[in-house]
Amino acid sequence: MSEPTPAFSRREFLRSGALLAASTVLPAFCFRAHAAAAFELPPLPYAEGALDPVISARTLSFHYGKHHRAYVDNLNKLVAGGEMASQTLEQIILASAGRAERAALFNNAAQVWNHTFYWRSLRAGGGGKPSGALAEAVERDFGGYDALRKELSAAAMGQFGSGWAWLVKDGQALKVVRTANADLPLVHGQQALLTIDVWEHAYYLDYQNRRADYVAAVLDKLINWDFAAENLAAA
Ligand code: MN3
Repeated sequence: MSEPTPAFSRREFLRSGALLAASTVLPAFCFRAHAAAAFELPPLPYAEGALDPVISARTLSFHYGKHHRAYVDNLNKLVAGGEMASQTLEQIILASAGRAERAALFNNAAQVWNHTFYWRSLRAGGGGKPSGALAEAVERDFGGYDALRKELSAAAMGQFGSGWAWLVKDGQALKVVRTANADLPLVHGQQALLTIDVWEHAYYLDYQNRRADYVAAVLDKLINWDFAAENLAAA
């Protein structure tokens, strides 16, 4: 009986992902222990109660533990044994975008990516204003933080139904964009810097129908400008 193949430790995997990202234009959101392994639900970067009271532990428990997990589980079922079984998450997203016969694959793969990115776009004690090179780019492309905040808020409020508001790098410029359902900047040639989930499941338990209150609280108290700055530096 042979020993099971040792899985990469998460640290080693993240490092190999970073090396992969450095050699391609794709971010390191792979989430496989090795090429043929199932995708894993990436760990939350904080405890479920860390964002309380802006986002309650109850919301995070459902949003991460049920919604995000279901996207990962569905993705694994959809790729099992097929031609996508050893592709990275980004490869699957790009190969299924805009193809009606692969809509379920795209939706689940993209939602795995989007949620992993969203958790990292938030932090306890976030909010405030960007600094350094990100602040300079915001000044250049929006005329300052207040205008950027207004655009992000308008994008989050203007998305009819389910979707996402994003700060992206598009070519050499920063832009605010919104996407519907599972759509994401990656398939539009843009580099995501941060995102806000505006699906109702992101806020309904805490804010019911008051999306504006959720968006304002996230922008003022949770948004992680350091994460956006790291993404800009890597873009
Ligand atoms: Mn969501």
